Amino acid sequence: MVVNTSIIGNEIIRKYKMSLKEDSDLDLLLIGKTGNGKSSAGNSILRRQVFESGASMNSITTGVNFDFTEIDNRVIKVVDVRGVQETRETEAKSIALFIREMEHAVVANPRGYHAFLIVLRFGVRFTQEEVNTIKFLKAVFGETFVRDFCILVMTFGDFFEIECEGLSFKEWCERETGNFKELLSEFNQRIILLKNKIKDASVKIHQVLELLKLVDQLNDKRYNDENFKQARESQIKLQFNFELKTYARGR
Ligand SMILES: Nc1nc2c(ncn2[C@@H]2O[C@H](COP(=O)(O)OP(=O)(O)O)[C@@H](O)[C@H]2O)c(=O)[nH]1
Ligand SMILES: [Mg+2]
Repeated sequence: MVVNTSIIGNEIIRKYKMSLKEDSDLDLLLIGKTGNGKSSAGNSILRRQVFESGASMNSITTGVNFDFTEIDNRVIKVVDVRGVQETRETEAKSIALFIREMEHAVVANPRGYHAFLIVLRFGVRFTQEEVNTIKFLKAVFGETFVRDFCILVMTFGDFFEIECEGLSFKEWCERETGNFKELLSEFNQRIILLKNKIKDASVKIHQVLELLKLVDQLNDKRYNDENFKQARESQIKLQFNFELKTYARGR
């Protein structure tokens, strides 16, 4: 196989140059269950196919992957965690794995993240489980994490258009009741619908600008390693409580 080293070299130099621009940086991290469309959402923001998604999922090993884009003179860094993400309390092992993956993602970006994009998929029914996800995220990252740093990103916007013809996404959100309504209020109504499969460049840029508007609604703080360490006690409690529950069930 012939590898064009100059292209790879240029790519590394481009990433390096962009990472040196400090002031206008916006750092975003994608979180969500595998298959919800995290990597695709990352590619939508970057407007390039950088992260592997879908069919090639099996070949993906764990690790933190990132790239930059520039929009309105702002350098935006998007970080995708390539492991299996179960953002729910399912089993002790997956809780420990999730915490470890998030720790890597936080350490890999020492200046911290402005926003965490919690990726959900349109068309999946919202159950108590999704509400529990929020409790879980708070236990891993800290009590004010969702309120201060999170944005809901709903993928499969193309499916929404087909299913909810004539209804705007905002109207749809307002009509929702129960679990989803509760979820939205935790996020202070910060939600965006993404069409990751769309080819139209103007729609692509428009949806990223809408997302950036939501990011700008957050206070300009960054969530960093220090914040993550402060939540350590609650992370340990989370794992411990789950192990106790599992033990009590006799498993
Ligand atoms: N139709 C449609 N498919 C999508 C959309 N977003 C993601 N997908 C598909 O959903 C699957 C999972 O996406 P992926 O980005 O790999 O999810 P991840 O595991 O969370 O990183 C892939 O087959 C994607 O092509 C979307 O907005 N519309
Ligand atoms: Mg992925």
